[in-house]
Amino acid sequence: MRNISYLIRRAKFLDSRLIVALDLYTDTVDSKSLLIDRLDKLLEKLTNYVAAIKIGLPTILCLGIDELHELLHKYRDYYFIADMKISDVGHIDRILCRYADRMGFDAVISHAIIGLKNGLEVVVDEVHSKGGSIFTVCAMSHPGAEEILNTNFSKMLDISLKAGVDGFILPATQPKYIQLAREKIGKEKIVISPGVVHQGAEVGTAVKYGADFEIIGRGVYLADDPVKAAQTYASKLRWSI
Ligand code: NUP
Repeated sequence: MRNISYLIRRAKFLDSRLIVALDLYTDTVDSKSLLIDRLDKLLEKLTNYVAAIKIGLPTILCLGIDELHELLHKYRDYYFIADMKISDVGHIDRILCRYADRMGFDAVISHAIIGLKNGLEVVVDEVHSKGGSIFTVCAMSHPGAEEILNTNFSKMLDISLKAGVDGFILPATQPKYIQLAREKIGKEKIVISPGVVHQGAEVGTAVKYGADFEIIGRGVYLADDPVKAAQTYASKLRWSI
């Protein structure tokens, strides 16, 4: 695992604040090799525009540990974030973080709602012991998040800071949380923001409110020309602005 200084170096080098979520999967066993080919080609072609790749449970479960490891190893220039949204008790969280490391991820996303004691403290300990970074979800981007999760935003932010996380996942669809977090955390920590394009937030909004990176999934991998789409988004998400 590598920490966020690698991510920042790569973002500066590419002049890009774009993170692509590759949530690709397949329902049938025989099309797994087609999926691997598709991911391989995307990773090969996106490399000049994309600072980090975020991969979640659909793709992890579909590909399995060994296939994913091979792919991540082949494209090691990217910073790889495991969106496992860890949310269990400590000893289980620790196992999941070890799997993330085994697959070749550099960073792990955990829910902050699990709290500090025998929760986040374990996640941070495990990921940091491997040299990686940990990001916590302190508010989510879908409308239902406002019902319970986001009402605990401040507490989750405090708990995450206490745990010593490296950054936060905050919604581009609700940029007030990005602004509030930035006021509290200063410039030290990284803010990564999903909800861009398909969930309604415009490219560049989250960065305007203080995010360091924007995550775009379907806006890239469902585009007719994913490489052109990534290039266009990256040009609106320059590191230097
Ligand atoms: O609050 C969140 N919202 C969200 O969409 C936290 C996330 N981690 N995500 C992830 O961002 C989601 O799992 C998906 O991988 C990505 C958004 O994808 P898209 O809406 O750009 O396709």
